[in-house]
Amino acid sequence: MDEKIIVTKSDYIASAVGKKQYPEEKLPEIVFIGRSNVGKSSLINSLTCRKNLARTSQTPGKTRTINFYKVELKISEENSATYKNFYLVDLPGYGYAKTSKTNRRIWEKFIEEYLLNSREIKFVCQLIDLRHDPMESDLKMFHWLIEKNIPVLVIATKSDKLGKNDQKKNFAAMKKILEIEELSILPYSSVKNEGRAELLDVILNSL
Ligand SMILES: Nc1nc2c(ncn2[C@@H]2O[C@H](COP(=O)(O)OP(=O)(O)OP(=O)(O)O)[C@@H](O)[C@H]2O)c(=O)[nH]1
Ligand SMILES: [Mg+2]
Repeated sequence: MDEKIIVTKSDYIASAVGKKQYPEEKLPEIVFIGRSNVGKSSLINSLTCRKNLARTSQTPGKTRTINFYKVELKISEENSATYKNFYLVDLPGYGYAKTSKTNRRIWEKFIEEYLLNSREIKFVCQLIDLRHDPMESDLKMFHWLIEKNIPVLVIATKSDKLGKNDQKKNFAAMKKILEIEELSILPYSSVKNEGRAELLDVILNSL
């Protein structure tokens, strides 16, 4: 049966650097992680069809806190509609060269605290720029998530910046380096909204 998924609501709920600031209402959480500037906040805007729900910037290091956005999906089937609520969770980027060591350690602590203690994470989307091979910090994060048994979906971002041939080539290289199968890596362009329908499907199936 044909089902149609629409984002009916999207709201900023909270910013946190510690447990006490997490939202009171518990809902499933879909988390976005990746290097600074890879496009995490832009992807949240693309997914919710909002221009400025999450703040973005050309300069790395824009997002500094764990930000929770509550989203409502409407799933329409032939004669009925159901609604699902969840959080999209935007994280500060890692690998930001200008950050001091102390800052980085603080960052690692509150992100780690969140990732290891959140009660409701359905999966983590790890964003990696399709234009380059995954960097050391990406590989470290990827293996850390797997080691901690946190389900991870790799999203290859900024696919619009490459021609079709380079997209294919880099996609294959990324899969090889990460040693994962095609199904668990998704190309995405927040500029063209490519990958949006697929990601909404994955989210819905996880709820
Ligand atoms: N062409 C293109 N540009 C993108 C895409 N996604 C993000 N960008 C651009 O990349 C830059 C960084 O985007 P953000 O969404 O702020 O990146 P972020 O990962 O949230 O960065 P931090 O908050 O600093 O960790 C912005 O200039 C965006 O316009 C994309 O899919 N295609
Ligand atoms: Mg951001």
